[in-house]
Amino acid sequence: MSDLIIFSKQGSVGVITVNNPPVNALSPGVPEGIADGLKQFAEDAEVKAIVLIGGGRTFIAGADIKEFGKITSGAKRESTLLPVMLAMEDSAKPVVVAIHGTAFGGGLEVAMGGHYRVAVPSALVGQPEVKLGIIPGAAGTQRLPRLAGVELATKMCAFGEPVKADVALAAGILDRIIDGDLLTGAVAFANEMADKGGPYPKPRDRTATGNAAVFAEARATAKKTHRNQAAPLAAIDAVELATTLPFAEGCQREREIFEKCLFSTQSKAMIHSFFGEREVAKIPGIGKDTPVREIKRAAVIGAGTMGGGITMNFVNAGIPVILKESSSEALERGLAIIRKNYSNSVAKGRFSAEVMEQRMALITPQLTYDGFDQVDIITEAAFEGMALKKEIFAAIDGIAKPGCILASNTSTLSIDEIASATSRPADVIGTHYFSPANVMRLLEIVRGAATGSDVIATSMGLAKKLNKVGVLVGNCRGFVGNRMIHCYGREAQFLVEEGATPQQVDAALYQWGMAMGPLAMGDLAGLDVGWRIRKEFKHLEKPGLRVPMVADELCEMGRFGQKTGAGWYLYDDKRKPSPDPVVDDLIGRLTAGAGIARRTISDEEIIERTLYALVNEGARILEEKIALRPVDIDVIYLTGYGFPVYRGGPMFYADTVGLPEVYRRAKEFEAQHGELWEPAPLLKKLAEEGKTFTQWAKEVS
Ligand code: T1G
Repeated sequence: MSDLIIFSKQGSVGVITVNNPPVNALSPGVPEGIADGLKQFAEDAEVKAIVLIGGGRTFIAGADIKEFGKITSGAKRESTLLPVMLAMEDSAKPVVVAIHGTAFGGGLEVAMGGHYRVAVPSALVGQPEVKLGIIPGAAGTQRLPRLAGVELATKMCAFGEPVKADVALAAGILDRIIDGDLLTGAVAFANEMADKGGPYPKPRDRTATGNAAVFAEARATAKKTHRNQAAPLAAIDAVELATTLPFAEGCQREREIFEKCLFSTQSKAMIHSFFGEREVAKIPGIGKDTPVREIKRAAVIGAGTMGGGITMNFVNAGIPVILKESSSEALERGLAIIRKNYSNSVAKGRFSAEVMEQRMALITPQLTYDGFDQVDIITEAAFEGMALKKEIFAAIDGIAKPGCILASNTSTLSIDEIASATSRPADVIGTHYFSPANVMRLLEIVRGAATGSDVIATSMGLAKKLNKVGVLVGNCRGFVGNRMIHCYGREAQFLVEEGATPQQVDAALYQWGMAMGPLAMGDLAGLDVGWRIRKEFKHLEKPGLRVPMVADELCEMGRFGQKTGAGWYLYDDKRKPSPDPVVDDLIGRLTAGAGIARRTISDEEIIERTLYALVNEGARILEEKIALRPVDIDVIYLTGYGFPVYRGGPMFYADTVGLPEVYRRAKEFEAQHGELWEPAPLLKKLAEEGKTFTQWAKEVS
């Protein structure tokens, strides 16, 4: 018995406890330990039943994802779980699997190898493998349809969402819900089953009845909701095989499909994303022992789109908010938007009207700073102008209690300059939310030169509490996300000036995988936002450097995008976009005036010019240490900019293209378009050394 697996006895029931914190992953030694336990208790005449349970906070949460890299690099073969489940099913003594926390992936597959499954009411079961670009690889697609029926099994395997214990009980995945102590309940159930006598049910002996309509509908849904992703469709294929092949053959075919997915670039990208979202929380020099400040009460200044969304984040986490505006109209308007957003969620069944009222009751709307001396964090979400922000920070500096964190939601302005308006720059930090703030998971946390480590640690912890992915970034214009998106949008507009239509640029990037094309995204965010920032920074623009021409003209025409019914596109009352000849004429007129000879532009050039511009700026950001690691940039794009998860983020994507190729194209673009395309020194260096950003990150960490 290794320390990964603990054997014990409760009366005549043998108990196998998995002890592999934090999530009891099926790391090497765990499957083997379970097999040893089954063997030992099979041979123990005193034992009449067996319980398999997870120690700590959860049952088995799946295969050890860290092992996949060893498989795809050829270093090892996946330790097959299949024999363990067969041994469970073929046990002469009843095997009861006791579930709490999350029985995910291999965890549910192991559980389905048992004769019976019991769980606490809060348990979740699922096959989330498609979120890693793979499918269940240990008979999950073969046993689940036999246990729960094809419809639920297809949904669970194709889309990866877990089901709650009560749903799993009703579907036949679970045999009993245990109220009270799980082990006690599981042991009692095991004794009951042993007393009842065999033969004990083997999920693999059941049949899965086919349903062509279910598979067809699932495929159609997957193509819409998981556009371009291979794994959901592969999972549906595997479940369908369970309805046509004998179990053993089905498992063989499942394995083949699993391995094909595991070795795919999509899966590598999605595993990179999974670990990346957790790696960004690890900040060199700010360890787990860094003191954090308690955030029990908050205040938000500004009840506009962002301030309202930020307020919702806090109250959703149970933190009361004083919401301050400068006028009753603005305050009422902001509250109405919050109430409307919550009503929409209630209408969709996300939570009850009572919960909505509880959350609304946590908001104290007002026009003054009353109570600001009692809160633990103040988040400024006012107009994006430095003068106003400094005025606000000077005011709250004189009111806020010692230790209160002063945060700005600025999307581009200098945190250091904002902090200079206060007497406490160590308490000042940027918390840059992404619109809609109550939806987008990304939270850029901007450290100023003086920001204290405890303020950073507190803000990173607050991000998790608000159900956000907090990424620490340095202080520069646009920080990381917006600084890079500026280059991406610039190239998109240059391509339109040089010959592509707006819809061609947007379609090329949408088909590549972006959630939305760059021009349509500008119309959604509001072209006036960028317009205002360009005017704010006009004095910093390098003379003679080419800048996009069309967007400013569109704004001069009052075409701000969706909110004015017209921008790059025309919008109907349902905000459906359509190309606008007025825009085509404007583009033609401006480019003729600038002497630009329009030409036919390929989709490939659109992809390269926009995405490599992201990569080149990302490389500069890494050189300047504005982002800690390439993966931080990837996570920012995956969680805040609609970058497709199966591409892994801009820096991971560049690694899959190969930096020598990215560098080669950047040099060509530099020759064609000038210094804006000067390759970043880091890109040049890694390309010449034949390295990837990932390898570089390991070397410098
Ligand atoms: N393998 C390795 N490490 C894992 C892991 C896993 N399966 N799951 C979590 N971790 C690490 C994670 O990186 C973090 O590490 C720590 O555990 C806490 O995780 C055979 C092939 C279970 C819901 O996809 O969904 O089974 O940052 O911060 O918020 O056919 O972890 O502390 O160093 O996420 O409480 C299928 C993935 C695998 C489940 C817990 N299973 N995990 O959430 O904690 S493929 C999954 C999760 C498979 C079979 C196939 C969540 C969680 P660190 P955490 P959490």
